[in-house]
Amino acid sequence: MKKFEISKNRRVRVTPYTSRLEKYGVGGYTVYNHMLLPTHFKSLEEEYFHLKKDVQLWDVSVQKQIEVTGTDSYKLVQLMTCRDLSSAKILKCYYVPLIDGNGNMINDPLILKVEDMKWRICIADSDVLLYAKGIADSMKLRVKIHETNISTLAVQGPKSFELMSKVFGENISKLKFFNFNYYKFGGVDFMISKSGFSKQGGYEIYIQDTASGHKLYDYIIKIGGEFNLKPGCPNAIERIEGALLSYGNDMDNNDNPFECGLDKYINLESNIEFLGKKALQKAKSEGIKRKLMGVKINDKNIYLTKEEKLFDDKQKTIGFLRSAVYSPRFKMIVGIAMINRDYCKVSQKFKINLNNKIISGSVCSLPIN
Ligand code: THG
Repeated sequence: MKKFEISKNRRVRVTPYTSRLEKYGVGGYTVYNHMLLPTHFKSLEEEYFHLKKDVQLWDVSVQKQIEVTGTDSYKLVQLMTCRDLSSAKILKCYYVPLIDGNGNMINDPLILKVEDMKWRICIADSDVLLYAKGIADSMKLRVKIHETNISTLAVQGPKSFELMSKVFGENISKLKFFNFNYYKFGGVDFMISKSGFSKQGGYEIYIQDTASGHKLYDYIIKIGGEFNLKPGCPNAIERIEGALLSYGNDMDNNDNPFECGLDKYINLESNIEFLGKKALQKAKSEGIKRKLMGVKINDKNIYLTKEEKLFDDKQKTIGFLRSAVYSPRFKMIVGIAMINRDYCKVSQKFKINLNNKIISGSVCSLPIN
């Protein structure tokens, strides 16, 4: 891979922590919601093992928050998702598929109900602001919609619980998975949820005031030594093995939430109104033609920049590989692929053309274990 630098400007946005990441040796970025997201510091594999053992501090400011307020705020949020939010509670987080009128995926955010008429949508990488505004304007909804300038730090890993108790007080250890609340550091209130883009446990801290965020970041680095804390970022190996989906990689606007395996967040039986409900009812009655599955491939090196065809012995396409990385745990490549229905069987064999070599692999379930 040729090394080059991403030029930063007003469109390719820095975060309040970018200069700190560079001081701590960030090794690469991707662009996500028009903003810089670190992909690794030194080595993806080292950071994978460290994340599973200790604790990391992540700058995930790219998880931009779209705030929806006003009388029709519930109506708008519900119109965009097939998950029933009619009895959603304040101080809780909801992982939801956002879909369009054809029942296809727009995004897969975490939604936080902040107040009765105030919702924050922590988006994956697509322009939900524009989608929400388009719906609100065309339906004349009484809402205000804007992208907040909140930035998010995540503290992830098995030692995150101890570390966070030390920073914010013992009370935070009572916070349950996918709940959020407010905790003080340096006299300032921080909104914190027990969530994050890893399967190792942890918290996400939503920061309004940059100066307080800088103090918090530096304090966590300072006291983190005791827990072997390191600056980190979402880890491709860990998230693929754990089947945490990445919008734009594993799925996009050509896929419906059934195909993405998000069935448990689809409520077709309740009487809520959302765009794409008819399309999803039809998709359900017809049955899906393909589905996201795990794959294992007998090789060491892969760097996907587009989906790659998977085929059987007779050269027939069985699906497409969408994310892949070498796993030091399985000692082979692991990935997430959209597989045609007839081939969605664990141990189904396939072939793939990687760097002009034909390599064999097999289908497995998600998460990969
Ligand atoms: N946290 C916050 N915002 C986010 C993400 C996040 N925005 C972008 C991106 N990540 C959105 N996508 C996801 C994908 C998976 C999860 C959260 C956001 C997730 N899934 C759990 C799982 O699959 O095991 C739990 C799902 C559940 O129990 O409902 O956490 O990470 N703030």
